[in-house]
Amino acid sequence: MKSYSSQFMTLFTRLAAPAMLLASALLTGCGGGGDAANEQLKIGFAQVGAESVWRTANTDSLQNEAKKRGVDFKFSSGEGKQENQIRAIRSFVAQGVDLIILSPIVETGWDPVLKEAKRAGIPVLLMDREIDTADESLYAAFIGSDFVEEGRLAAQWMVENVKGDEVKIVELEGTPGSAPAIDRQNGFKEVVDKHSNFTIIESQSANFRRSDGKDLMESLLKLHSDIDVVYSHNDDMALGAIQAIEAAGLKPGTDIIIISIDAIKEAFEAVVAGKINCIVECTPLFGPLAFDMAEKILNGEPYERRVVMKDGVFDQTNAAEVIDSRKY
Ligand code: GYE
Repeated sequence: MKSYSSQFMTLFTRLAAPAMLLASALLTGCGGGGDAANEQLKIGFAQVGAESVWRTANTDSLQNEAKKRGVDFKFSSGEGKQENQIRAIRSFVAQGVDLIILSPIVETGWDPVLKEAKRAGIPVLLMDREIDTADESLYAAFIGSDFVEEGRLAAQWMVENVKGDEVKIVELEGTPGSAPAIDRQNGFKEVVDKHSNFTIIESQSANFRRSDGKDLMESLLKLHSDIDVVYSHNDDMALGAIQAIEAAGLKPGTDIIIISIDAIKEAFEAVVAGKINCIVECTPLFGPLAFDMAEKILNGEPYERRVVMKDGVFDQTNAAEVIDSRKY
């Protein structure tokens, strides 16, 4: 944090004029969408890609909020490749944005490019996924969920609700090397390891994608005739797996228990229809919070360096009550 304070002083000087303009606009009551002061705020967003419904909802949330606030918003989709995101960050630095929002595809390999941003005095806000670095001064803050806890919640639901002397689980993993794939696996395993009647018999990646989830489940069903549980790191892969299970003549939710993470509307519908048994929530709706944080960081106001969302757990007992309030 220390190393940032001097940087933020420079930033503050650079942004003092627009910030003051904004303050006076608010005081005189002429604030609101698209006011002149906010138009000067330039924010770059290096997004992962468009691999899931969660991701699209996340992109929409940021884009809508940027529009509402009149922010000059530069969006870049990494299309699932770290090198694209690194290129995007470099281009944001070259364009002299005020702040960069990064949702990192994988955990490692960010130090060099984040050092470039730091040298240019541009704070980076990590959103959704964390990075693995020894130098925490390379980013200003993180907002997102606790993925380890999500994995634990999924496993806790399973050990409480699935009975049997020998319960066989297949795990559909997210993108290799990504924080949610690593952490959701670790949290789940931590609980499973304490219950000797539960065994993870397969663990493979389907990249958080629906079509990959379907393909992977198809091949796992050919390999194993005795799968009891599918634990999927996201809903898209679970929904793909459901297609494969039905195509194999089995009943998802009954013949094979399905547990997944994200809680998109389609997954809620599948819970109500009895095809998914449990979903752990992970919100993608970071728009308002991300821009509030960005403004605080840029205005030199105090802010929390790590903001972690609270995730709910839904199953047949409570999904129907909340389904209508789901926006994505
Ligand atoms: O679960 C998945 C998406 O990082 C939490 O990424 C996010 C994950 C989410 O593709 O659907």
